[in-house]
Amino acid sequence: MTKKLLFATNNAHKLSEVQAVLGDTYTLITPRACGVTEEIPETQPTLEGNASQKSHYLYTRTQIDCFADDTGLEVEALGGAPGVHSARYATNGHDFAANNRLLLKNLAGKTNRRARFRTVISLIEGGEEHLFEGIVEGHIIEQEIGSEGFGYDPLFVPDGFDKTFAEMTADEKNSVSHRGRAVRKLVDYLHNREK
Ligand code: ITT
Repeated sequence: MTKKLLFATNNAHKLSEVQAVLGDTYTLITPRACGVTEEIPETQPTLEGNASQKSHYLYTRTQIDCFADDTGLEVEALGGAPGVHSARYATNGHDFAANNRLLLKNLAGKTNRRARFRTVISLIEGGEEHLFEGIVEGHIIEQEIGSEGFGYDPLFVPDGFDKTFAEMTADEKNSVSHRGRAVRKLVDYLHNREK
């Protein structure tokens, strides 16, 4: 039987990526479906802090067990930027094209293009918090390639591949991605706990 899991996100791309990893064991439900229509705050200085803030906020609003993820792109030559500021790197909104342009501008002339995506998931279950992390290492290319995925995907080539995340199917991206890895740890935890 499919179990329901509340996921604290407003990002439809994330929702479908995470649902694909969960398969049909769990069905994700959105904050909106639980009557939470306002933007969930994420004002902390770290990915861990933001993931935790989002899940606690939603739990306080709904009293339903839930999880949130926060993700950042950490670029070596930029001292780990944009990191926790990945969504609002170039503008105050989630402008993926502007973020990508700024990233390329800030990396212009730099030979070190190493970068990684890092996802932190915070699960609130029975009032207790559990954190799960997923990381994928790779590099930033010189211009956008591909139209799948979202965010910085057209600029990121994971190690071991010669194509960007935006050239991959959702399954292929999930098999190596930061979020795929973190969600599989979450699923392992949920399965083991049910044994
Ligand atoms: P929610 O907080 O509503 O879940 P969000 O888009 O704000 O959605 P994050 O704060 O976790 O999500 O992510 C910050 C930014 O990092 C996001 O806006 C994208 O630009 C980028 N990002 C996150 N995951 C990504 C991925 O898998 N591929 C490419 N870029 C990603």
